[in-house]
Amino acid sequence: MMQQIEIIQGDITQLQVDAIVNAANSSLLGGGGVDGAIHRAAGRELLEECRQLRRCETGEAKITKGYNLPAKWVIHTVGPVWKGGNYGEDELLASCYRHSLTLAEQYQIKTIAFPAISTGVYGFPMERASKIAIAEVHQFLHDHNSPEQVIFVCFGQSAYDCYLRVMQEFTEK
Ligand code: AR6
Repeated sequence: MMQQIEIIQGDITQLQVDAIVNAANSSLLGGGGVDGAIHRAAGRELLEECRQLRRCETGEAKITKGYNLPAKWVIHTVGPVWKGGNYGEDELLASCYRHSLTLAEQYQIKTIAFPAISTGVYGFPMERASKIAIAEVHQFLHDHNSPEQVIFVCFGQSAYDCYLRVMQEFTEK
């Protein structure tokens, strides 16, 4: 595997990458958390394009331009709402990462940044979510030549610590 996985702490809207991933809801019409921050930074045109896409189902992904963001593209994916873990949440979350990376490959995106999908308003436990995120990205990069770089963007120290710990456990295996 020639590609790179990186973990950083910060605000995903500030990143100069080809694409950032948005943790959206199925309406694609914006909301709070990272979705709100992305729409605020991208401007009204993003909402216009999202309106035309109509919807996105849980576990799926759709792409738009980035407008006023430093990133050229935004990949909108809809994570599962946490309901205790017995409602297919793990597989739906894995599917978000897979479908986002598949779109990135189709659009020849070289660098892509992910937030911790579903771990805010949707209540998915951070450690369990980060294990799925890391395993899924690792598998995809193993099976594909692109993207070249995947960045996990952690919002706050505890998310950052969690990702670093899980990544270390993962690479020790
Ligand atoms: N940069 C990076 N990560 C961020 C940022 C940011 N600027 N802001 C928040 N996070 P959430 P969800 C982290 O709630 O759980 C919205 O209303 C945050 O700390 O944004 O998938 C949508 O419209 C957390 O770790 O998304 C949906 O209705 C992670 O991003 C719903 O929330 C995800 O938290 C989706 O909920």
